[in-house]
Amino acid sequence: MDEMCYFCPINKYIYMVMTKVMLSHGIKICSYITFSMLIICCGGVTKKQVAETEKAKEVVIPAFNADSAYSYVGQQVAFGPRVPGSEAHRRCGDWLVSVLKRSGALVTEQCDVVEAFDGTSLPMRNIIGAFQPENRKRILLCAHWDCRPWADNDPDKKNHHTPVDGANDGASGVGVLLEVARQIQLQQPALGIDIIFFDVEDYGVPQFMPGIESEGSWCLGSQYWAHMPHTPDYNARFGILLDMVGGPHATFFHEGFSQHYAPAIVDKVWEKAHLAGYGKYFPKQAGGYVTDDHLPINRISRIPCIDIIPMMEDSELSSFGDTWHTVNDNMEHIDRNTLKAVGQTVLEVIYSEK
Ligand code: AHN
Ligand code: ZN
Repeated sequence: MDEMCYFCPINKYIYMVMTKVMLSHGIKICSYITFSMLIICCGGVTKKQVAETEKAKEVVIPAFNADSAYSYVGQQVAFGPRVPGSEAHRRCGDWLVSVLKRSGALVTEQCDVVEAFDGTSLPMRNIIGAFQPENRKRILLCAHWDCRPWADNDPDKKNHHTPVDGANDGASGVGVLLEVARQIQLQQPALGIDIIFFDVEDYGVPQFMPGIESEGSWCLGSQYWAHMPHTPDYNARFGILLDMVGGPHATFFHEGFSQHYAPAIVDKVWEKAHLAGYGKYFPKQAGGYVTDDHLPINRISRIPCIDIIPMMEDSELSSFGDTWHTVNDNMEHIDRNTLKAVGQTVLEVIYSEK
């Protein structure tokens, strides 16, 4: 009986009609023979076939390609430091738009002029790629794409006014998300995904200008977006911010504001990282609080958003790692293994969501 018709309303309907017809013609029927005939006629669905269909519906989580992500990081760095207002910034922005479009995203740009802490007018360009824009269930993924104009944490004072390459601080998060976009094009997850590249994150008050109020000087692009989202009443189930996700041997502790505003998302993401074999990168332990693009998203947009940001215990120059805001934040210090750990974790999270 295992190969017997198990679930087929059409079979049942034809069986009833035929039985009626046959009876009305005075034909004595053998139901088993009729049933068998029907299975052959209309293609009976067996238990085995149903099980196979169910299995096929199970999502296969794509493999994140770290070489592809690494190449996306390198291509940004090759434009030169993407400092707001520079030619490199303009050209890299155009390139980001074209790569997102090529991945099948609906791209929206938010362009405006914002004022830095020192009164400088900066051209701001937030770049947003939406996948399945009609889907009401959404996840927000984000990173900043601008570069810091000053290597003000460099051990050599002579470098403090040199802009950084931003291979890790900027390009790494964007590179991982461009690879996520490429994977989404190959296989859509169940939810719509928004990838936002925030501008003017890193124009915060430099260390060589102490005494100026610093807190509100960072994250100008995400503050702008949170007050004026690209679609009115924008909402997402949760958000994930990637910041400096390409350093060697990075350790991503639970960032304080993420734990405060979005503890369930922290648990979800760290659990996926551990299941995927990247527990070493994602210790399930509390870390410090960081003013970053997830803050306006939590506080103004009221979308629970976490920050995946490194906290290095034995770094000498900065808890974000030894290249942070130095001229050494270049391609020499980008590690494909870290890009893989973060990128694969993001894919595990977004493809598991129903
Ligand atoms: C502060 O240093 C206050 N926030 C760090 C945010 C940041 C800078 N992320 C990357 N660069
Ligand atoms: Zn920075």
